[in-house]
Amino acid sequence: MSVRAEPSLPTPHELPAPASWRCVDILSDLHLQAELPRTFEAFRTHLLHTPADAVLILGDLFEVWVGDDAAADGFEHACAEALREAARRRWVGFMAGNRDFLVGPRFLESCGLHALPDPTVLSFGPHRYLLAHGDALCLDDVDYQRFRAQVRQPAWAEQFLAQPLAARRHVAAQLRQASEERKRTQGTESYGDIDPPTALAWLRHAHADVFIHGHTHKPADHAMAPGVVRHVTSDWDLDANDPAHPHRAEVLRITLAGVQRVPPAGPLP
Ligand SMILES: [Mn+2]
Repeated sequence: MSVRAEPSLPTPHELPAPASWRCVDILSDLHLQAELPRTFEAFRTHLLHTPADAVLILGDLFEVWVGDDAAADGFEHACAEALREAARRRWVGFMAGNRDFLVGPRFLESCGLHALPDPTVLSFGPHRYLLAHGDALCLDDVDYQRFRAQVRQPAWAEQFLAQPLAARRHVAAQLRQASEERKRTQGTESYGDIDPPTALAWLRHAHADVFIHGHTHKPADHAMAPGVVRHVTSDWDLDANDPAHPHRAEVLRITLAGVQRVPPAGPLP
């Protein structure tokens, strides 16, 4: 007997690539934060120098997001400036992850970003690419799915965002401290993986043949079924000072020739 509730299949948002698009960049899990300045600089530089017609961000761009009013100054403001500059040059789409699901329409509009619902199907050339952050498919983590169901309710966000900014920053700092404490006592935070049969059901339902997601920090290419593949994006960290976590930053680039993994464009900081 399964104790897991069978989740219903989501109907994806449709994103047909305009005929002018030749190259689409996909990236995720940069976990941007003031403490990782080289990672931010690599992202900013990539946005300025990539040859892509579109950049699609698949969630966890930010380590944490406590509300759009946080972007009035400081690090979040610098991020907004970089995104605004990028959106002046090319189409930039933003999908929320589990860290930055509180990014709101006000921030997206002010930066000229396009909201990408989770999941979205990108039709580009001969393929239909199903794009998702990935956390909704990590079904083994029952505690997380319960937490997700709670915080993704509009009423929860409304209540949280009604608190003063300083109080929200305080909650975020506490959560971060608890997470660091867990890492110290239980070893490196382990990320679960997605549930392959459910992912395949999502793909069939979406009539998609390629699945691209992030969240797990386990960049790899998997065969899911005959003619169906899964590409997992890399997380980014160019500031790590820990041999167990070498520097990494990677973009998944889609052209009419297919999918490839490339380093960020421009000189690395
Ligand atoms: Mn995530």
